[in-house]
Amino acid sequence: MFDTIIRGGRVSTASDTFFCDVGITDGRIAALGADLGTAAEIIDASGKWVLPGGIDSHVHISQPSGEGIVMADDFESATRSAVIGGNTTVLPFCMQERDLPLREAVNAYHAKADGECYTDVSFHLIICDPTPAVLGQELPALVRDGYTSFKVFMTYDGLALTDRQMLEVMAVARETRALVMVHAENYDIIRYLTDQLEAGGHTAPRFHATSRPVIAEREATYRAISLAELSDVPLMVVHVSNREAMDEIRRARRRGLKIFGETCPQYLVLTENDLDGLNMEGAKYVCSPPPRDAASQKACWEGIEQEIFSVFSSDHCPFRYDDPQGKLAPKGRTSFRWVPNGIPGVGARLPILFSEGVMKGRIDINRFVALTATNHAKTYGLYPRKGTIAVGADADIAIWDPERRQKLTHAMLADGCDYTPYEGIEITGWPVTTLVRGKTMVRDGDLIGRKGHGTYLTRAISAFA
Ligand code: DUC
Ligand code: ZN
Ligand code: ZN
Repeated sequence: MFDTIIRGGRVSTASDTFFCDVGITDGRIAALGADLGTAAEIIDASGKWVLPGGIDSHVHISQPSGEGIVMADDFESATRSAVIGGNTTVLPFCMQERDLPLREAVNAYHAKADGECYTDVSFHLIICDPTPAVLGQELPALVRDGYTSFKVFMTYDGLALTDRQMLEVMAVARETRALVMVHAENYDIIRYLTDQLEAGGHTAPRFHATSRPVIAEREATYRAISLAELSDVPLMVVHVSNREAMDEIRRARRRGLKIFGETCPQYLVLTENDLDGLNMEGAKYVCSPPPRDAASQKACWEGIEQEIFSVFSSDHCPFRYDDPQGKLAPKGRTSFRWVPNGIPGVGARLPILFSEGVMKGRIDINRFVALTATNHAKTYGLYPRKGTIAVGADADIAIWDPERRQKLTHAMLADGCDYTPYEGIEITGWPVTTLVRGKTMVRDGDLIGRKGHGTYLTRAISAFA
């Protein structure tokens, strides 16, 4: 007798596909097989695909975003959209605040998340001020407590680290076996071009893309890889947008380095032309690195197919459009420099890759599972509890209808934003029912679970560290 049996579905993991029933007890997968007997709840999955729930390892929630700017999502609305889009775990960032102990920032994020989440969550740490206390005491203690990944930035005022500071953070990562994630764009190239563009009166949102060319991303990617090689640490290059940066990762991997790459939906289905919209409409697509061109989209698909990219994340970084605290902030009208930087995507990520990738024959379902769940769990210390369908794993499961066809609209995503950059995309396949640790949170498209079911996950060391 199980709590729940998912019956008659086609189950896929990152390696296999098989027809079987899934027996769930106490939030975990207790059996895989035929004729499992009875359960308090039977979920009929005939004609459906039963996949590990998505893990989105790159999302920003309730992150301070500059004076007068407010993120569109708190933990409730972001994880609501996540679970409706077939996710069962998200990994947001906890951003260090200057002159405050890092632990205080961690505690503040816990206070924001506690009791609010529909999915499980776990925090990466953004390091923007690597003081001796942070490097010597705080980070080692936090890694011991299960915060096993750091993100560093190579651009942005107040965030960018110097090469020396990156080396210092990487030295701590090596010692503690934390995984380093890097935002790789050349700070001075962007600052220089931004000043030049503004001086020439080129201030519309579309010039955001002009100010952050591929060369800036490629150079920083190569430099970050070099620093990681010197430090002998694994490195995840996040939100890769183009062939040149990807080729740096490919070369490093060929040389046997543990360099990993992440790409995101915006680099597969948007281009810089989307920033061209009249008035301020282009602001809806302002994110960094910016969407590029059709050739870059093709390159990112190649990176997905050829396993240069091991994870596909949303980089959900939501700002409302028609809002003075969002994309239409008064300062943003004076220059692209001040347009809040980031786009929503936590709910749209999986349907876009399923439809554009699996349904269009670019990747198989096993690669989809690897890119959206299993590899995230392995990279960030959650495997095998999360990211697969196996006896003993958490029953984090998304049941997909591979035939449902619809146009994506913002209303379907239930986030705190007022738009989606993916409005109107034709989508085939949808995660109709989602279970988080055995509890049905979404049934036939309706949110039925309660917020607060999502719990905080203390993570182990990355499988690659
Ligand atoms: N980098 C991110 O990872 N997210 C949003 C904006 C940015 O620059
Ligand atoms: Zn970034
Ligand atoms: Zn991000």
